Amino acid sequence: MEYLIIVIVLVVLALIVGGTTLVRTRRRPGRAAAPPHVPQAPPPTAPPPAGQEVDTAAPPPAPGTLVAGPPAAEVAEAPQPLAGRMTRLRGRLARSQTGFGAVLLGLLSRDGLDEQGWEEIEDTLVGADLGAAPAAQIVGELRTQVRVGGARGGTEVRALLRQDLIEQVGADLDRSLRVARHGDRPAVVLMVGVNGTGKTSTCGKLARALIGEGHTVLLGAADTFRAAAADQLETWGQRVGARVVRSYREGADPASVAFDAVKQGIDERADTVIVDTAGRLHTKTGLMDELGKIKRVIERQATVDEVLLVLDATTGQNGLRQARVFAEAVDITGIVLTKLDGTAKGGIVVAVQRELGVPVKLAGLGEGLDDLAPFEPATFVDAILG
Ligand SMILES: Nc1nc2c(ncn2[C@@H]2O[C@H](COP(=O)(O)OP(=O)(O)OP(=O)(O)O)[C@@H](O)[C@H]2O)c(=O)[nH]1
Ligand SMILES: [Mg+2]
Repeated sequence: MEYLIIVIVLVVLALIVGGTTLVRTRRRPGRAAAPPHVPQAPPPTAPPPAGQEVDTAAPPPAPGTLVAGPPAAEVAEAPQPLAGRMTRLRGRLARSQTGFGAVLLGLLSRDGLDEQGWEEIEDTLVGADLGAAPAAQIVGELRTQVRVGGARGGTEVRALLRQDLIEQVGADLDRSLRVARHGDRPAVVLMVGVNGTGKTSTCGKLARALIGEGHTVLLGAADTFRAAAADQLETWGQRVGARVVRSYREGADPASVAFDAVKQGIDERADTVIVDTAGRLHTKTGLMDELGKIKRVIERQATVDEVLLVLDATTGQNGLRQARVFAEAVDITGIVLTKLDGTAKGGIVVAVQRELGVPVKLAGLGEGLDDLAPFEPATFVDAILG
């Protein structure tokens, strides 16, 4: 009888050990393929920041478990350099803006524009989501320029319009991204925005671009709202060759995961830590407060160098409302305008910059790995004018 009990206990133990290994193997893809120069770090053991609620009943694996992506060398093809990307992708913009530039130029090259003609021009600008004030300003300036200069041909009028648009978009705004390591800390980038705007994709695309420029990048999956969100970021990490700090527990404290990611970034001497957050409705006060908390918790150990608000360019005026509320919750340092490849309303660039007093730094121009470009006003205006 005693033998029988011992045998049963041994069999049960063997099953438990086997099962645990299976879970770990399945959940830690790419671990064996970690870059040789990066030490395999154990799951972060940092105590959660004081005052944070952390569920201790969760493991395995613990919140903040480290997952390794494949080395950058194994990533299918090298990323394109960031510089010049907008020019390369300008065809995407031109396609989506069809009509806007042509209509404007058609109107402007009419001989002797009357009041109605100018109104049509203003309406076209407003229709492209430029905002009423900038549209009125552009039309005012154009009218003066045309009156002072007398009747002008299409090319001259185009040049004037181009100049006015570039001025409105802001040729001299500082659009540089603060992504370089400083002191003994990595740069920290926090990606925020409402649901589905392109935060996770932007984290992946940006990581890839930075890795291409020689940075070491760590991704933090602080979207703990759905388990699939961390999986999605992990997939991006594997695609682009970045390691991901994530929790396997749905509903883990996002601030704790962000904290762990930055801590890991400090320990690994990473150049940049990019933290993805859950999409949140700007109308939900609790969720907006959580964003401030994530930022504050990170700031216990590092500076948050960029808070990038990801806006879907196709949402028009609603995007502006979102921007306003997000800016109240956290200090936005830059805007990522995504899906510019799918809208004829590129004027939102001007409107949102005015609204927040913060520049559009990056443009999303498609779903591909390299379809993220540093925003360049002149290239943008040239593309929309066709
Ligand atoms: N055409 C186009 N699609 C984009 C662009 N950026 C993102 N997308 C697509 O938009 C969808 C949502 O992107 P995600 O990155 O998952 O968005 P998210 O903000 O992380 O979404 P949540 O986490 O659910 O809030 C995906 O299908 C992306 O491929 C872009 O610049 N152009
Ligand atoms: Mg996401």
